[in-house]
Amino acid sequence: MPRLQLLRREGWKRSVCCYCGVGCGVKVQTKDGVVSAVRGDEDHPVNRGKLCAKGALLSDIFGEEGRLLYPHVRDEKGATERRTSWDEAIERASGAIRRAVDEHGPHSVMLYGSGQLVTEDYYLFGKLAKGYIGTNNQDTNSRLCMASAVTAYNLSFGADAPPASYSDIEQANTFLIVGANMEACHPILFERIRARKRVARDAVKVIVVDPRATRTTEIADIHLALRPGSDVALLQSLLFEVRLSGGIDEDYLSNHANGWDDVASSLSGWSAERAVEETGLDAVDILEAARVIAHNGPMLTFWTMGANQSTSGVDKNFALINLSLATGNIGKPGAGPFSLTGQPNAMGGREQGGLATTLPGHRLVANPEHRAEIERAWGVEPGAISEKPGVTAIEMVERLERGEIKVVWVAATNPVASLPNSDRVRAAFAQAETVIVQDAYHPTETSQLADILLPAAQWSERDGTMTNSERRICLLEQVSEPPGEALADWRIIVKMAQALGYGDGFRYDSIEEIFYEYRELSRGRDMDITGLSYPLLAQHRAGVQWPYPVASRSGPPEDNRRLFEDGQFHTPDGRAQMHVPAWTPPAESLDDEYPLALITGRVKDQWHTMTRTGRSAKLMKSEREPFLEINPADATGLGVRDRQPVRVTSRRGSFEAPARVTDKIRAGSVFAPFHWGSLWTSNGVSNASASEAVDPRSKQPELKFAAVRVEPVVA
Ligand SMILES: Nc1nc2c(c(=O)[nH]1)N[C@H]1C(S)=C(S)[C@@H](COP(=O)(O)OP(=O)(O)OC[C@H]3O[C@@H](n4cnc5c(=O)[nH]c(N)nc54)[C@H](O)[C@@H]3O)O[C@H]1N2
Ligand SMILES: Nc1nc2c(c(=O)[nH]1)N[C@H]1C(S)=C(S)[C@@H](COP(=O)(O)OP(=O)(O)OC[C@H]3O[C@@H](n4cnc5c(=O)[nH]c(N)nc54)[C@H](O)[C@@H]3O)O[C@H]1N2
Ligand code: SF4
Ligand SMILES: [Mo]
Repeated sequence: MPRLQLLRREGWKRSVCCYCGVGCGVKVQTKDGVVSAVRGDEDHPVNRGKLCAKGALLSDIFGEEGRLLYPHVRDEKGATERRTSWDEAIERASGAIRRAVDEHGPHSVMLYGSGQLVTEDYYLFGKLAKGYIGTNNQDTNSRLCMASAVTAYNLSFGADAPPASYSDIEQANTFLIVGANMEACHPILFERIRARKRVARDAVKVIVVDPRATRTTEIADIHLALRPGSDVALLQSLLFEVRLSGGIDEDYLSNHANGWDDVASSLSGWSAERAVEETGLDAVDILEAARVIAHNGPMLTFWTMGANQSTSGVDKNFALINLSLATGNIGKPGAGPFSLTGQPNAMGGREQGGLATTLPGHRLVANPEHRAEIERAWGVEPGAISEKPGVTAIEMVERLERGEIKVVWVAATNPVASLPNSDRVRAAFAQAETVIVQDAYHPTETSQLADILLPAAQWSERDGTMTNSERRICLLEQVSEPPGEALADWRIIVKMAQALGYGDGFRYDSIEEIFYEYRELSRGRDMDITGLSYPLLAQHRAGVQWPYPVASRSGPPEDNRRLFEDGQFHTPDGRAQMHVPAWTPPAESLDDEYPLALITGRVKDQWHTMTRTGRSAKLMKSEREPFLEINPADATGLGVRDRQPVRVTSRRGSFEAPARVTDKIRAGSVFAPFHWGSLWTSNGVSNASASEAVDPRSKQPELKFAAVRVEPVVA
């Protein structure tokens, strides 16, 4: 029997994993309307049937346990929540928004969303906030995640357009992996790199830049364990040495890029020996890495949070993009500067204006023509979209403190656990006039502070589209029933819009209609998807990469496409724009009181604030509790033994965790996962210590560097 027929007979339906931005295809089986089994989809080009444990154990988390099943309200701050009807919850929420707008203006309202919404939800949130309420205060957790990459891609390529495809992995000879623990965080892509290395053996070289040794660095030919935050120094030095060893593609630069002269002059003095001072690396290792980059092309560069979550995040991105442009590693097989997305649909949000600075179709709030185009499309008055830049995630906390934001509406993110300096965040949310939380689970650290709780359907319980890291748009159809009275996010947004009196702009009978509305806004843009439709996506379960204009419709979707193959960029003159990256150390300095650099990040089997993965006993097995990685050299000086509890204190707050004494982390730095929020540990959370210093251009916080001291906890 053909596979598809067999699949149907056994009751399997196809979807995409709801965790990371890799976007693996899954097959889902349901029993009594609930997900009962999940397997990898052998026909999906991303993962060919493979899944990591998080995806494979998806069916573990689909009980009603921990779910927010009904709307609830709190009659006063701190009171126990009481179950209510959708009508009352929406009336209260919309009433609070209406009052705030009438009394304090539209900028007293903030919508804070997530890369875990489907693109249709994102778009509606933006339409409501930016087009109707009249404020650009719509930001998402992508601010903590991708904002530095978005800024740098826009400034370098004229569009937020990651050029490569996953299939370039099988054609690359050099992998430069910067600030990314791919084995844990993009496991299936990591498997593909490992497989490539196995097949091509000596031809393939892997360079990993990370202050820690991880499973990712196990496949590294060169591991550059630099001092945290010093990437710009390293990357400038690499480019300096690449140039010395003749690795510059002068033809490419003269035909397709502006700004090389300035970048080349900025390299002066950045010899490997000089970079040793800033990075703490050995000059031989830098020289060896430069030699590989110069002569072992094509090179594919992957980066994530070690680059983006930094006060020099945009500069790190510039330096990474420069390295690709200068060596001609872009727009050709096996090459490209590839910033991976973290969340399953961070990319979709980027496309449809999910950030306080963006509008649908890769448009920018700051651009008056873009605002006018969107106003016309939405049928709102000219000037309805404010020219005032919107409040970003970290700024939201300050505005709440100052009482400037009265109402905050949070959907599909858990900021009280995931924003840095969490005690301050909690206090800021507690003092808001009204907190509306739209989540699938309760309690979360944020829903504990909600005045109004709106139960959302989650993955598998609703339709929608998502875009993975390689610009692949997939349709995720509803395969199971939402529990209790939970509703798809878009339906909640429509209810709110209607209650606010904006019903005319939000008449949708199905989510598909929302898709067709924003699809039109992509016409003629770099990410044109006018050729796509729900039926086409239903037919091509493996997804379709953008751009996909109407003209593409003549044949079957062409897969594994790469951008900029013709060397034409989306800038006014069609040339890539190189920018000189400034070298600045992290915002906080180390001193006698706070001598160590705290890095925060992830473990393989947990997802963020654990609302879902924390419910799988199997996933909990691999890491049962938070920990602090510390180098033996530091531990000995502090009298800290392996597994002994330690207290970590920054200028903001502190937490306790058992020490893991290991030379996997460089001396002078310590590492803690950020997953365990206050609902999962009683010993304080690592985000109490993390820093809220932001990159001046991207407003992304420096979650990878906080000055701390570590002390043994005496029993
Ligand atoms: N298992 C799992 N997978 C996930 C997630 C999850 O929660 N769990 N979340 C998803 C999301 S949203 C994201 S954004 C991605 C994040 O994916 P990653 O960015 O790979 O994950 P992190 O652990 O945050 O950080 C990666 C590495 O950056 C290193 N690093 C710290 N400081 C520096 C520095 O200054 N320079 C360099 N070069 N490296 C540095 C850290 O040591 C760490 O190993 O993962 C996605 N995938
Ligand atoms: N210290 C430190 N902090 C960090 C980071 C770090 O590296 N270090 N990384 C940052 C990064 S990159 C990211 S992306 C953020 C992630 O931080 P968050 O977004 O706060 O983390 P999640 O736990 O993924 O939160 C998602 C929420 O959405 C809910 N949810 C799931 N599905 C749905 C749905 O379909 N609809 C609705 N309405 N709700 C749903 C979940 O129950 C959960 O409460 O954390 C950031 N914080
Ligand atoms: S690699 Fe990412 S998308 Fe694939 S199964 Fe694992 S968590 Fe899901
Ligand atoms: Mo992220």
